[in-house]
Amino acid sequence: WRFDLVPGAVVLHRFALHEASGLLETITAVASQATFRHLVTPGGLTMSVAMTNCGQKGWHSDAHGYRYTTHDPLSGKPWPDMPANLRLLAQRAAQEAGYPDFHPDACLINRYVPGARLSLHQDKDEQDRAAPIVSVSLGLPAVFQFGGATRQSPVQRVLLEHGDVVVWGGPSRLFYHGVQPLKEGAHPDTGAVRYNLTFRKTC
Ligand code: MD3
Ligand code: FE
Repeated sequence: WRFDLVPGAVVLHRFALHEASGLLETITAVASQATFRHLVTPGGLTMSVAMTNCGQKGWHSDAHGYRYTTHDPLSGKPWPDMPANLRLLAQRAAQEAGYPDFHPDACLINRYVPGARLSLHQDKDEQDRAAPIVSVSLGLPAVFQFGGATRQSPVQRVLLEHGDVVVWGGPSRLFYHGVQPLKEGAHPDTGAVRYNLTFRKTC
């Protein structure tokens, strides 16, 4: 089933379920080339979520700020290519939500262990604001929170589960959002871990 969370944000419940094991294998392959790391924010805080990327661009944060890079600053190598199964899934989901021409150049991969969280933020490092962001959740469930156009907007909560895909476009593209601390648990396919893939068009 599917539903509109807020105008422009479409939840495709379990859209990626049947291909989840292939996606997890792909994440392992990407992480063997560009390892998961805990980035530091410009404010000097180390993020509890571990991240890596694939695609022509990858998101990076350090004392100097947030930005997309062509190379992994940790290894000096280009980010690993975006595997076709990932790109095709993102394009099918975008099409389903009304974006037939989605061409992501970055896939940010987040890894959560129990206690890890992502505080309320906006994704505004991408220049192309007309393109949606497609997010895929795998492994342990997480409580996702989303507000509105300002930090003061009231927040709603939704559980994102293994295989769920959300397409964020239109008015919701710049909405504040975050992830509550992951609860302890064991998922048959990932153990005590949640992964989230976000596909973006950065320029
Ligand atoms: C709403 N990731 O990587 S995915 C992120 O579950 C991020 O790891 C979360 O927020 C995660 O930046 C949430 C859902 C999501 C992603 C991007 C959005 C929601 C969004 C961009 C705009 C509005
Ligand atoms: Fe985000």
